[in-house]
Amino acid sequence: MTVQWPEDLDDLEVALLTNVGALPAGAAGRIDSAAALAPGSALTAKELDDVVEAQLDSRHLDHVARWLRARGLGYYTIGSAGHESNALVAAALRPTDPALLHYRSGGFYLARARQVAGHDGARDVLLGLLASADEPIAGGRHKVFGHADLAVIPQTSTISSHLPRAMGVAFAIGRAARLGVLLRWPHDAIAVTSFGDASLNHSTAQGALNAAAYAAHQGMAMPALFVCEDNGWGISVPTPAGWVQASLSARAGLRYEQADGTDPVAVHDVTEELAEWVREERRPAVLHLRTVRFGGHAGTDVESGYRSAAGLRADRDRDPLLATAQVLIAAGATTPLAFVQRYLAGRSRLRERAEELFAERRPLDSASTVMAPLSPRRPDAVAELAACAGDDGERSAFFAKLPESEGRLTLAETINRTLGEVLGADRRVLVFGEDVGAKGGVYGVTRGLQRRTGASRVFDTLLDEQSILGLALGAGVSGLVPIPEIAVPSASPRIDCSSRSVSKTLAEPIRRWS
Ligand SMILES: Cc1ncc(C[n+]2csc(CCOP(=O)(O)OP(=O)(O)O)c2C)c(N)n1
Ligand SMILES: [Mg+2]
Repeated sequence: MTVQWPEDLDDLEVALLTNVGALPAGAAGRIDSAAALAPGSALTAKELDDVVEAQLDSRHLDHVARWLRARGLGYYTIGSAGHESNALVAAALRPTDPALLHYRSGGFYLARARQVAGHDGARDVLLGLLASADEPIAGGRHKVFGHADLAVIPQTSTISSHLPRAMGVAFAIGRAARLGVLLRWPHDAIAVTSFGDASLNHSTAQGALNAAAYAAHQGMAMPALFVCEDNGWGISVPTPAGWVQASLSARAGLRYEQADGTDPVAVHDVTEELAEWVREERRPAVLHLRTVRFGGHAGTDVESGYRSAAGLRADRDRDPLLATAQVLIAAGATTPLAFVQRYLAGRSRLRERAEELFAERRPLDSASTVMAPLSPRRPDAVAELAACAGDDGERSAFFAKLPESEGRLTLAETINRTLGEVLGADRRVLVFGEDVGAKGGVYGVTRGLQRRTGASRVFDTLLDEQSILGLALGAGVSGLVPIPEIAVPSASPRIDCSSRSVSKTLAEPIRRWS
């Protein structure tokens, strides 16, 4: 039996289906789908068969993005094609582990969505491609992977800006357990974040990795899994061979493991082992995931201008979908023909879905629709928080003398007393920065606070403003109430990179998460 291929398959699709069709058939139908796929592995054919659904949908969505763009119906074309082995990373984690994802982690997102009953991850992505105001996390203003139900914290494509935040989420998990306060995530969760090989060189990424390792070096809990999705390119600039491994494998305080996207069982098993180590040890680790990039950086990128035809062809043999198909076929869980049919059925299904959602979408067609979710005023929430101040008994226990009976105060003293009020009223409040602990701040603003609350709640950080803000953003989105101090105004250009990415497109998500 043969299958009729549609005429509009592109080169990547033709290469994949041809390669799958040429795979030797296994012992179809004669396997135990609940048995491990390899000795020592926990991954079964049944589980891999589920993951492949996420991988296929991710690939289809990338094609759909360009199909929509070509017809003037969609906008964003940066995809995940070639990176779909990241779906196995998701499969090896828990759906409650908070994740901050690279823009190529579509496979991860869809695999995570499959772990949460009733969630339609493809719909989320399609609404982002269509810039629909109903898109669940950015209100259609960006194609962003994120959803509160999936513990996927949205981020923008400002390279590496989410890594300090991920470090902050990991910190929050550890600190909340110590303080005995509840977070959005379970106490034994780990924070996972993915990023590209070129992004690794960004000072923001370096700062986050350093801050995570610095914390771990001091024995602080830092359950963070960093995943470097290494496709060898940063738009048109090749990453020097061996650089990612050399840079990441010899870092103090950071465990390093690697896996190749062409070996799905290994990706799953290495991630599972590493994630459990992070969960148990509360220490940071990095997974170096080797991938390929298909279709250039984005739809507008002409790869042939800077890559050889032979290099591009060679990548097609490293297609993670081909690799998964190969394992499933060899295990007898499917056949080449059935896999090709499944691919083509999914392709049609997602195109139809895109057309349906295009018809239903709520377009961003006016300034007010675009602005509606931005910087919402929440006087009710402010009033609620303001009413949380401790009663006079609690306040007397905190302050030797109540602030209102102290007489005239300087501005610094007023801030100090206000910080005291909120620290005394709510155990989720943390104050941190450079020199805010034992010294009490370069300007004396935090004087005496650490002595009264303990060093778990008022503490010194390392000398890196981006990490201080990352800590705050990660702790805030996790459910703590961070009060970071930046002592030196000249640090502001460095802060800009972290805060801009949040303010630009994440106002809506932050509102929904807060
Ligand atoms: C701070 C910042 N600088 C530059 C860019 C433009 N830019 C977007 S993606 C990219 C390359 C990233 O390469 P890599 O980290 O390897 O990820 P890949 O796209 O290969 O998955 C660049 C330079 C940006 N988005 N943010
Ligand atoms: Mg890259």
